[in-house]
Amino acid sequence: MSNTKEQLIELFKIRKARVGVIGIGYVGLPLAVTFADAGFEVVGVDPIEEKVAMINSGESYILDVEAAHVKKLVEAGKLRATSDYAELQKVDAVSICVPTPLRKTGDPDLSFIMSASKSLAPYMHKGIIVVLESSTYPGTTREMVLPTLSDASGLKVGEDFFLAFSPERVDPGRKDWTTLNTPKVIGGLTPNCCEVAEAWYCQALETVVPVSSCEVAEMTKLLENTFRMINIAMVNELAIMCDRLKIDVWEVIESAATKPFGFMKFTPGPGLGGHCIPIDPLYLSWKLKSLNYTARFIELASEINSNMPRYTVSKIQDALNDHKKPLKGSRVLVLGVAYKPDIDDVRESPALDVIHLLQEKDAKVSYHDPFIQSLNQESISLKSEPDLMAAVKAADCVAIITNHSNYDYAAILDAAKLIVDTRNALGKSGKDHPKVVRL
Ligand code: SAJ
Repeated sequence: MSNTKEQLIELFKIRKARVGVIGIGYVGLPLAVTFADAGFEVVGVDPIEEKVAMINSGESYILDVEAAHVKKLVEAGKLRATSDYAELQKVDAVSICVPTPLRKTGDPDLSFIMSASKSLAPYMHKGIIVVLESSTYPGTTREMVLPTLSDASGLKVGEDFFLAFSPERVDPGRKDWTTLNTPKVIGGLTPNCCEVAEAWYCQALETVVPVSSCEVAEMTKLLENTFRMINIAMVNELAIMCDRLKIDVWEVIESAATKPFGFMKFTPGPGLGGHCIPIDPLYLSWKLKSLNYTARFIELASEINSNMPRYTVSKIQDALNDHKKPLKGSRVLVLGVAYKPDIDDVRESPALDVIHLLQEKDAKVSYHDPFIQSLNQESISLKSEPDLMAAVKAADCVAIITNHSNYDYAAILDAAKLIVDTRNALGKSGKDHPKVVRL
């Protein structure tokens, strides 16, 4: 099969192009479903057999994708999954949505991108388009993905095949902005690449934003997430400064947020979690280091955010001290361990650091999280407390680390002996309350 650019664009317009999505996780599955909803026949490729089996049996493992939706698409023959990359030899378009974590050394880990590209390379053919969605440093698509795809196939990018970058903008748990309606930036290796990528994505997504190169698209994503990371670090440091000044940082932020222009509200917390915000900016600072430039804002923000779990444990220790209890031997209940409210993801969650530090100081640590039944990572092996209120009553200190919205905070305030509220989850009822210490 070998489509020309015009033939490929036509296939997109009549929704006859066959689509592949490599990596059917929190980005890839919503994307696959959105392409299938638009009428494309989609095959999801993932090495994890249980994910493949669940999709093919009409189930979903992603909170944002309803199982019934998957089932309907699978039964209509619009969506299926496989772990066999050879299935990609029949597709006209492939999105790569694989993780881009950090190595233990703090350097970018491109192994998933390279593995996906190398697995796809044997099935490259004339007239296919490949779009990388994984957040990464500027230059990755051109320097790493392009040679992997073109060297093996001998195909020429922009003529024989097309290659672009389009940053994912999935916000797990969000209902108002979805894959369908969130504007999608796309940058091609060549103008032809961008034209083809735009022709594809605009069939399924409401707004496509073409930019002049894949580097601009890669950098766009890093600006978005670096902006968040630095502003979160700024309010985290504000919390520390307000603590020294004996000023209520939450009241300061609320009053600043009344400014209708020129201000954007961020709130302090026990640290920075997730697989995007703490990580993407470090891809950028790493790349700049290779160009002998130090991205000082990113490095300082990362240092401040990384210190917040330790600062949180010091607040817990001081609060217990004020109640004549040493941290050592005290029962501390951590409330909420997901990296942000109302999701079931603990990746990079500051709760893990807080628990680890508490255990290091010989506190008796337990946790409760309605979304996370057990924690088995790093040196932590705990199960969520089965009876929340009994656990609250038994604790010497309850530390609200992730403010899930389905907690009955009034009941928790009533039952607890002492609360360290790192998220202002108690709101005004926690302000100046004898049992409550706020960040
Ligand atoms: N956090 C704070 N204070 C804040 C905001 C967040 O401490 O004011 C913490 C959260 O508790 C969490 C971490 O930062 O631990 C990240 O929170 P997040 O709201 O940024 O959530 P993410 O990581 O799911 O970010 C996603 C990102 N989406 C993509 O990367 C595609 C991000 O770009 C979005 O802006 C963000 O969702 C969003 O807007 O909610």
